[in-house]
Amino acid sequence: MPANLPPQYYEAEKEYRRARTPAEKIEALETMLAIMPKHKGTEHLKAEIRARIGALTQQAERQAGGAARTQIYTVRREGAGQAVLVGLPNAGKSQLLAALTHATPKVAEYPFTTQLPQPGMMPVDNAQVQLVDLPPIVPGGTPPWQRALMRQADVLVLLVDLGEDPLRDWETLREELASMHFLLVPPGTAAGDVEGVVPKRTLVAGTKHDLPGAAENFQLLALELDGRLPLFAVSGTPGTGLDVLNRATFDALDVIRVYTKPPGKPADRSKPFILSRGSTIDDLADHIHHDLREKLRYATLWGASGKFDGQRVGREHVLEDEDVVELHER
Ligand SMILES: Nc1nc2c(ncn2[C@@H]2O[C@H](COP(=O)(O)OP(=O)(O)OP(=O)(O)O)[C@@H](O)[C@H]2O)c(=O)[nH]1
Ligand SMILES: [Mg+2]
Repeated sequence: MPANLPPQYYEAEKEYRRARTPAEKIEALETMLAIMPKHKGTEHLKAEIRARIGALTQQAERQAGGAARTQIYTVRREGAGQAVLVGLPNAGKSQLLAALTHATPKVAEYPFTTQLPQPGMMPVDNAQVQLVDLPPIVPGGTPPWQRALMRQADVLVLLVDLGEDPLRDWETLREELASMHFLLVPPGTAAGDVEGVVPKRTLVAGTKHDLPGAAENFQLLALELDGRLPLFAVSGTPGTGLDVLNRATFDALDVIRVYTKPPGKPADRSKPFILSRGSTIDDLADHIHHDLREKLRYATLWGASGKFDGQRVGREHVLEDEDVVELHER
């Protein structure tokens, strides 16, 4: 089966051949992987590229003096999902992380304050979303590890400073993300099958809404975006608009919270299982424990997706947010 690769793939391949350092090579290979069409014809090529990335990563780690050094550039995923904060220098990314989580990043009036990724957990009802503060986007100069974090994230939160020139900054940011092959998609819509791009669910936050002139700038930005991406007005100090952004970030993950309960007892709602939307009883069992899927006989259901409380449902039943499930084993 022919691979039918898009032109962007060949561009990335050229970059790969031009690359000098292992990091540059990894970056180019990851771009190739990300924009490769998903079908049988590309599987072999994909495996080959992954193997090359593996070998280069080891080489990079040896050169950098061990895995410990590269670990500071990665963030272990936690909670219901991961959203990264992306914006130009001084946009207010770190201040927003501080306002939404218990993390204590450095916030300063000079640009390029943040040098490394910093995660924080943001509570949304009974779930936690991982927010990751990143160094600023520098046109043409965003390092490979930062691009990799953005590619791995579930959601991009793009920050635009409402105290500056939001249209200029938005244009800079948009162009830079396009040059990294990101396709910005509003949450809740299907990305479609566009070749050569990395679709990412995206929210836009106009920051520093407390500053004079910010309200007018917000309107300008809203006109420019014209509903193509959801836009929020926030202020990290004093915290305004945060609840709405917080909720929208969780919703953008497109996950559901499901609770299990033992027969005759209430569910523990403080510890939801997080599943992607469209998951079934089978997926829930598998998520809890691999063996449970095998052992599962049937399930009873209380909640939105059932017809009545205590309804008996089969493995293929599709769950909804806040369903409560009793799993019966053989
Ligand atoms: N008035 C106002 N100032 C803010 C707000 N958020 C951040 N700032 C100020 O803007 C400056 C930059 O804030 P940071 O949060 O450090 O910005 P950043 O995007 O993390 O900056 P880099 O890490 O350098 O990319 C600081 O002086 C903050 O005090 C806000 O909501 N309102
Ligand atoms: Mg910062």
